[in-house]
Amino acid sequence: KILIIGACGQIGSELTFKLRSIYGNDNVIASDINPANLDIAKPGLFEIIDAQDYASIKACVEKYNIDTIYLMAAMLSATGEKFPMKAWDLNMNSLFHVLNLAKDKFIKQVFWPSSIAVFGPTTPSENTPQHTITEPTTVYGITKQVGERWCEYYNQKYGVDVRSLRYPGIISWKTQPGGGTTDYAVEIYHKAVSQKKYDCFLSENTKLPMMFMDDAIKATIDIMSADAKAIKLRSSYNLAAISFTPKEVAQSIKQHIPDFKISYTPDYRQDIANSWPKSINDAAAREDWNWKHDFSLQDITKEMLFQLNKKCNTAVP
Ligand code: VAH
Repeated sequence: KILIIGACGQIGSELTFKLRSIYGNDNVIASDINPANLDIAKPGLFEIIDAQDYASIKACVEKYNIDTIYLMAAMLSATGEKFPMKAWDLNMNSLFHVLNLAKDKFIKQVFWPSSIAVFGPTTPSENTPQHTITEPTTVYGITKQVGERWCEYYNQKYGVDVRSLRYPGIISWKTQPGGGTTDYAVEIYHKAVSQKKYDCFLSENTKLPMMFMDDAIKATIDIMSADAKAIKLRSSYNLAAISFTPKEVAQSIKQHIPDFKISYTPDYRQDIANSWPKSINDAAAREDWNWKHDFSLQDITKEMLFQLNKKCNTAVP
């Protein structure tokens, strides 16, 4: 059985739906520190768990006979810069608890998300290689960089079957944007539908690696269901789909909403975005476990506007 920690978050909530559709509702227990998403918090299939509380995670593992944990709880880059020690504690303590449960054989397999945030200003920024300089300048990036070291250590030292992906910015419509620097690319669609205008907190030519949620979920399911022998990297795999700038997103939105207006007011998140790569080389993931993305920027814009228009019941323009 599967336990998802942080199931009400941006990725966690969609991962829960997908895993339930594959393995059946009863085999996927969702947990979060608060039941924000009522669809997820189905009675008997949901537990309130603080990801920093080892005892409550272990109790849930024993109660439901869990053998696989997806640890999707974390404090993201922008919020992490406001609360550095909270970000360090949440992101690291939760990882140690889950790795130790696997080391002590209470569970068999772990998924833990890393991020392009492990890269910093000294990393080659175009077509960033799998193995390269990682000097992250955000607390979030530091937790992901050192988390990868711990994942590889627990695999080499204790044989823990932990698997990880360096997600790019992820775009989805089901949840509200939550403290990420790349979340401008989520907000812009919500604002395009509700107000036909958006004041972007990054400058117009800030190119970042991005991915539609459906691609991110596919990669997560694929790496976790691949044969263990295919997983040659136990730190974390680079994962890429497309890269684009706020200007390019705005142009793709204008094809559907011609009078959409965008303005740019860069804030503290501009420094974070400037420290990250513009594009990622994910050849290792494509070679080792046949990764490939599906959604282009045009596909994303079409789907986001369709779903958000449907969500607020206005006719698709
Ligand atoms: C963030 N969405 O912005 C996350 C992600 C690469 C970005 O890690 O913090």
